[in-house]
Amino acid sequence: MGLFSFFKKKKENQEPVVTPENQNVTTNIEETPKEEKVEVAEAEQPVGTVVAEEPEVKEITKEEVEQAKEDLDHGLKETKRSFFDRIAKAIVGKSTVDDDVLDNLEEILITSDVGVDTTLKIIKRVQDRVARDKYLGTNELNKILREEIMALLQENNSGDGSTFRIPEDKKPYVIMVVGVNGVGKTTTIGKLAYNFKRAGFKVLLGASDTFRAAAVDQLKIWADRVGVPVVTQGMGADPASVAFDTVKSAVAQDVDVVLIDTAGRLHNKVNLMNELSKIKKVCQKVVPDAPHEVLLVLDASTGQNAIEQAKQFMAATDITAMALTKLDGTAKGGVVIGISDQFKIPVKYIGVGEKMENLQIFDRQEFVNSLFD
Ligand SMILES: Nc1nc2c(ncn2[C@@H]2O[C@H](COP(=O)(O)OP(=O)(O)OP(=O)(O)O)[C@@H](O)[C@H]2O)c(=O)[nH]1
Ligand SMILES: [Mg+2]
Repeated sequence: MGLFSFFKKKKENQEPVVTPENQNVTTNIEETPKEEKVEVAEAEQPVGTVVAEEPEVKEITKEEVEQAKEDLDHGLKETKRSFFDRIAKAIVGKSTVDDDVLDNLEEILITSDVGVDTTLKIIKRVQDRVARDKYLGTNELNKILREEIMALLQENNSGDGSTFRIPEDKKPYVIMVVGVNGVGKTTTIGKLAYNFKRAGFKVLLGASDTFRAAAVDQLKIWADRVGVPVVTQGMGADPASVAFDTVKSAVAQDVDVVLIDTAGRLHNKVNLMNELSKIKKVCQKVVPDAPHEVLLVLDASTGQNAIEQAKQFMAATDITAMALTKLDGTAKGGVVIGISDQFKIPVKYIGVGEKMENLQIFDRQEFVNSLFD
């Protein structure tokens, strides 16, 4: 398959770059001056070697495709129930879509976390159809809503349902994962690593969340589970230095995909954003156009908060894609529609559970089908 034809095995060139966990690195993020020049100290005593395994493509089975659909349906259950129960109530005793029905629908959409702007667009579309057909029956409301939501997502081109792949000419393809604490960054990295590995790519993780004690260990657990190597310098190490080591090691080992975990919480927002731009800059020292992707992870169960976070991150750094996690077990899944519509940045992935198989490529058609079927 052409996609994987660019693999060149270069085992003898592997370069040891991992510093030992017990290296006493005491970089204090709080002390980092705002406009500090980026200087990266390379590991002085490289003693460990991270070896990224040669990839083996594993075809996705029919059962897995069915399971994924089931997971999505299951994940959207709460959202569906709250949404359609309320629509059903709103049209009780009504045979046509009148102003009353539209008012109720507006409220339902807004309180389903679709967001005000997107709701108004959807209502306008439904209104236009009512204007064309005054006797539009309430029994057709679901069908119309489905069509209009689908059309809205189509216009915005959100989620093309492609598979886990990376551009052939970008190697290593560096993905930096950002987002506030607890949204699911590390988990999403684990899931992405699993999927990229299955797709036949050689994966390397970088533990640049050195802020929290358990963060490095958590990423290591994911690395073990998936069977991919991870570059670490331990807690308190300079996140940019870890990123530098990771990308450098990736180049030396002919790695295809690098996934960099970052801290979700520093002492304040300015620090966090400075830290992210510092990580970016050091990646560019090794691979000039890296990071190729800055993936913003948002927790769908926080509804409108997720939209707020997206706005803030976008204002502060260049986000290129989004992942919406924890769609399972929340009634706020409508936020995916709002986010897809409002931001020009594509929602690329959705998380529908905690397991490594529970990350899906966002496919608007599948999503809308699952919501309405
Ligand atoms: N149900 C469910 N839980 C998820 C999903 N994604 C992540 N989680 C859970 O959310 C919790 C936080 O996930 P992490 O990956 O640690 O989040 P993080 O953004 O790395 O957090 P920090 O490192 O503290 O910034 C964990 O308990 C995960 O298992 C998902 O799609 N569904
Ligand atoms: Mg984390």
